[in-house]
Amino acid sequence: MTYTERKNWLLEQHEQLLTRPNQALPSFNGIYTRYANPVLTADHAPLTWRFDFNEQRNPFLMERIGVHAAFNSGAIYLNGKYYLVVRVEGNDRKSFFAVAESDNGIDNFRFWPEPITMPESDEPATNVYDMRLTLHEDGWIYGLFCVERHDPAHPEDLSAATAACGIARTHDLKTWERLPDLISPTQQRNVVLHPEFIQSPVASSQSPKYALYTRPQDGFIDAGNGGGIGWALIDDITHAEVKKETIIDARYYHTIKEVKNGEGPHPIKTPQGWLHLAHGVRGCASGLRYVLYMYMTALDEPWRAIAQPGGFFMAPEGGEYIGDVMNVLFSNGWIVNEQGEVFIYYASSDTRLHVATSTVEQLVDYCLHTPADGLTTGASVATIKSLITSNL
Ligand code: BGC
Ligand code: BMA
Repeated sequence: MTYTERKNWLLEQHEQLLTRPNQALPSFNGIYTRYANPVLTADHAPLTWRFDFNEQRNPFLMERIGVHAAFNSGAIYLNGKYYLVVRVEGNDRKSFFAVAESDNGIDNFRFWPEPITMPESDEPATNVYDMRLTLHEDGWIYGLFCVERHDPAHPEDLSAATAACGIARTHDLKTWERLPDLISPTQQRNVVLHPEFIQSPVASSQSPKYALYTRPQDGFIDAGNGGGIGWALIDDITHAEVKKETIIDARYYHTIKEVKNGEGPHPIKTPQGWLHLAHGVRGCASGLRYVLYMYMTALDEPWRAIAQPGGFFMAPEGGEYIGDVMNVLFSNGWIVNEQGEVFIYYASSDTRLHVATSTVEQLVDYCLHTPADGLTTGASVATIKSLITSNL
């Protein structure tokens, strides 16, 4: 192949991938629909990020910069379009954010020409990932994400790291204003901004507060005594500090969230309450297993659980099991459109991004009518038996 032949071949292959239509798969559980193809993969990254298209400098037209994964994405619906702020990871293990957009939310996602240049806070980050997008009542679009740095307390241990919550805001997903990282007594990896102001119950004369879903953790990997998903009120988002954290969704022994859990995207407001998507983690012989689960909280008290369907909502299937970090489903983005259709953007095994679709009505029904986890085998059998009896 000549240089030009190879260039045309690359462009053609890439365009074919980007314009590939997606097909809904039959749904046995009837709760959501999976699709045949991932919506984004590393191969979707623009070729100009990867190849030097100058024949003198690159006579073999070889890839110069490898992109290895496109996964955990924040999501937002603006002016009838579906936007993702994707965690893109290079062969060098650094992840960064890049916007991809589509007209229908299920295929033809295309990256914008350049990744986001995220301004640094005081201390430069070694890595950033897992952005949660919130269009807040205050008019800004916020992006909260994990900022990872080497732990200065352990210079001898090259794996010792710290996780903090980075905060940035924008109106157009292009230009980002970086605010100081969240000040928190513990490390934080999964922090999500609630879309509405909360009136402080203590003194209604006080100005309304921002609210965060948090996930206090003892160490970089260990959630330790950090009991689950927390809730914290913030006085000033431009100097955000967690002063008091209440656990609103706890972890339990021998459940899908025994080891850790974390809020996914911000909850969806429905007439019956706030609909939450989260991830739960348990340990097993093959490492950590990440699955997705749901819960609901009260409309007027988003910190009070009103439904906790037992078990996982989605777990890896087929090819989803395989990737850079096996046995992982993770979601930090979903979109509701005007028709009440829900687009759940979930990544498999830290490698690629998929979509599953459902509706607000179905997800509320799922939460309100899936039995809770009774926490023992005896309780599980009793729950199945009562369904059998009601079917007689
Ligand atoms: C990885 C994350 C992971 C975290 C904890 C980080 O270095 O980039 O994907 O969640 O470690 O294992
Ligand atoms: C985490 C997350 C994700 C990742 C998962 C599995 O703790 O924050 O970035 O998908 O681990 O590696």
